[in-house]
Amino acid sequence: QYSTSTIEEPVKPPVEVNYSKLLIDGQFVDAVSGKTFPTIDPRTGEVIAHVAEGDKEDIDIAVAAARKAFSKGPWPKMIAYDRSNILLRFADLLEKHNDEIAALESWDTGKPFKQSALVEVPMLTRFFRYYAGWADKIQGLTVPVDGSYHCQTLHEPIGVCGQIIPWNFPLLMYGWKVAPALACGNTVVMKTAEQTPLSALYVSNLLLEAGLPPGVLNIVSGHGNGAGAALCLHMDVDKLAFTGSTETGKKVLAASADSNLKAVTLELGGKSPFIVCEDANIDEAVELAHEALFFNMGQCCCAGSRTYVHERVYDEFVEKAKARAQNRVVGDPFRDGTEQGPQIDSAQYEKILYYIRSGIDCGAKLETGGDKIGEKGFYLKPTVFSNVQDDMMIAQDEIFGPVQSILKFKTLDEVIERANATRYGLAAGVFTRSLETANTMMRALRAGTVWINCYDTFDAAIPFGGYKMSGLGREKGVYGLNNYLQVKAVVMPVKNPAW
Ligand code: TXE
Repeated sequence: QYSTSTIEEPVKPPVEVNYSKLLIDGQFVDAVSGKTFPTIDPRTGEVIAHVAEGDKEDIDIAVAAARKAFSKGPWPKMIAYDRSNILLRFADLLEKHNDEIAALESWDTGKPFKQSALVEVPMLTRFFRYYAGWADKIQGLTVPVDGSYHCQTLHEPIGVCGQIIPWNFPLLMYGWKVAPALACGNTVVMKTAEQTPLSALYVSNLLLEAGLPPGVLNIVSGHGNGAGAALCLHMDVDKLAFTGSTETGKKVLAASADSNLKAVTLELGGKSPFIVCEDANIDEAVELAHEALFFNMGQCCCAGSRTYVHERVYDEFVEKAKARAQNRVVGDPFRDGTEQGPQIDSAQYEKILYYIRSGIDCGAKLETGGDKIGEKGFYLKPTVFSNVQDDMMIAQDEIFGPVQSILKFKTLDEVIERANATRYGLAAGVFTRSLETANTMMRALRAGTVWINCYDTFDAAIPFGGYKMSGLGREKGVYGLNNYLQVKAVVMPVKNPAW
């Protein structure tokens, strides 16, 4: 349980930082400028390591290496079975080093070690196995056409892929993007988030060990307006995949238009409704709604951040949701039993506190939490608001923190309309015992994922992405492959006079 004044002394993470340089053309190198930036331990605000700070010059070198690896290197032409085997060997190495990788991830992000070790690193491993399985099953079509022609399609890799990832799930985002890109035979330049550069460097070294040829994957740590913007504007990048805020996503799309019209996929913010119908089992709904919001310190793009509860069960739900939040174990990510670690950095911490103040000022009822814990690091109390109205900022904007907003509804038609009345459309959750309600809601809700009687159920094979301003395109599953392939139509006469 959280204490109102202090968090225990930080536990020493059981791992060393061995990789802090840029990975370019198979080598770990300093930035051209020689600059570094600090990556911060969110538990204390202290520096974990100084990391090479890539900028435009480094992106240029990394893109040139990726281009050379694509046009002259073995990767795109390799027998697909061999490419698949390299990815499978990498998955074996991830499994072997699971706990070191998890410790590094938890140190840099503040997420509970158990979450990293038991869920996230195993899922990363699973992504690579899943897409390794696809590598030798990518095939085109023979297309019936008018006239005496033979038409077939070739599904080819796109080329050099730029990938920009955020800090909330550094390794999972690495898996969602790198695994399908490599399985299809592309080469990659990735820019990691400035808050969390460490785990991608560590696992990329294992990918080299698994046999990945130099230049196929390049990792440039650095800032968004330096290395990130340079990657988006680059004239020799063929495709750009981005996960982050809607605001930055717009810049990424504009940069494509301002440069070479590179194909863009975007996975952006959300304000996802979690709808508790009157027939729901309240205890189960409370627990699911709690995890839907508080998981990963509320720092999930698909967080169920508008909890709509039917008026007949509203009061009971609010009481129980408050009690559950008060029982949430906040503490050092490396201690057993911790459910919630610190927020990622001071900017996010202040943003969340700002939204909490706005909720109070607008007349929402603060049921519990609403404040910092301790003086060191970025710990917050699990916070629950009831009596939230749709037009309040806390019901409209992505807070990205441990703040649950509970709203009341009367009818299904009304809650469908209110759930959809947002610029976002990433996910939605419905809790009901009625098949008819489930069938109606799954069709009516305008979101890329609808979870019925579950939430945050992820699998390498399940596609993920957003409606409206939550994104463009889908990642994961077979849909995620299409982002990294282009289709070439080949046409020739059946009877060719030249033969
Ligand atoms: O996001 P940014 P920030 C949301 C969440 C959060 C808010 C701000 O609401 O509070 O965004 O977080 C890179 N060109 N999400 O500021 O800026 C940046 O370096 C190219 C939702 O961290 O979008 C990082 O690698 N790249 C989200 C990545 O973009 C640029 C996850 C994400 O940072 C760039 C994170 C530029 N001009 C935050 N500017 C989700 N969908 O899961 C920044 N970047």
